[in-house]
Amino acid sequence: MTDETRLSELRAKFGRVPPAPDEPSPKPLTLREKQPRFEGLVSGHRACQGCGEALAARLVMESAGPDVMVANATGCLEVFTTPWPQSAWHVPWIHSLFENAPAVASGMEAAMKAQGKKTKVLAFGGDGGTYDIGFQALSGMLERYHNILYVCYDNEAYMNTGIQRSSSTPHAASTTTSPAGKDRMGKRHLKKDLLSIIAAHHVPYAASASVAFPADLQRKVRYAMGIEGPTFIVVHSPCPLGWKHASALTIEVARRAVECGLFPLVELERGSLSNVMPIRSPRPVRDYLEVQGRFAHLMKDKDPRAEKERDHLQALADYNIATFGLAGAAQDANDTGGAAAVGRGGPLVGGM
Ligand SMILES: Cc1ncc(C[n+]2csc(CCOP(=O)(O)OP(=O)(O)O)c2C)c(N)n1
Ligand code: SF4
Ligand SMILES: [Mg+2]
Repeated sequence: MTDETRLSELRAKFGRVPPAPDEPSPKPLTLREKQPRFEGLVSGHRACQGCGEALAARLVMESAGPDVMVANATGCLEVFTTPWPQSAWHVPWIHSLFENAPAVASGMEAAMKAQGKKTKVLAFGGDGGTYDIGFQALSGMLERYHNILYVCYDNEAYMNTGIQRSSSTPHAASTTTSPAGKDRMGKRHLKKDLLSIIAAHHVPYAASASVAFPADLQRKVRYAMGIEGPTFIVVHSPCPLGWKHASALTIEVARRAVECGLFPLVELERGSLSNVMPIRSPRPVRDYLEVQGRFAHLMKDKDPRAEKERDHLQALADYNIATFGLAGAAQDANDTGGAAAVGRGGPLVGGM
């Protein structure tokens, strides 16, 4: 057998068949491939399926990066992104204590300033680390006017250690330390209004955002990144494990929280309300509660305590709608599509 024959045989058996001339190829690029974004937090980390916090952090990093460094308080975000010796972060990142991320970030910012560098410092914490345990350090960071964007990933409980209630846990939610049962209907106290407390520091910018509205969240991050001074964003980030909803429902649950008025999306500048995302037709709070196991005890229609607590939560949502003037015909919470297509990878000129 000649070499030529042998090669033809091999080509016939193993060779690649060229595509037929009318075969559609190559595959058209997806929108994401056409618009490469900065990825500061990449896949491969250990978050639960459907984790709202993982999605929120990825969106924040897309809009804030690449010239940033992060101080991250203890909590799920820190734990699931950095199992030794691996890390899912593509920026300089440090794990601080639970209670001192804002203090560590303050030192990082002072060091950048001393070196004449423009790298923006971000500080990240969960609600436990922000509303409760790191609050003193956060207040100091805001008061000393550090040029830092602090992002609180609010999943409304201490999730990393087993779903303990925090001061951000909503009234009547069942957690392992505020269990619903015959003695009580979940958490007795109200969710702390942290945003108003932050705004009372007269910081340039404080806002609430939600993973259900990524364009709005990313616009807020870009705006905060353009400000020289302390800024704060709290992102409502459902936790399928702690809220006890299907992991595929994360976005739907977050959307309902906004649409019923329980988690208003607002912006405050120098202590005054500057913008809200109006809700054209508020949904009943029940729509939000019924998809989460942490409120299952409120769905027992024969229990008069359940009805009372549902009314209580509805009153809190109505209070938010009235106080922030959320019921309006202007732009709706659902009208934010498309805005994320601009300005990825850093602040826009003019902030917005
Ligand atoms: C001073 C201190 N107290 C308690 C802990 C234990 N701890 C580690 S993570 C965590 C829960 C974090 O909750 P949160 O800040 O809401 O973040 P999440 O895990 O919910 O994202 C706790 C209590 C700790 N590391 N340090
Ligand atoms: S427990 Fe909740 S916050 Fe933590 S990784 Fe899982 S889904 Fe995310
Ligand atoms: Mg939490």
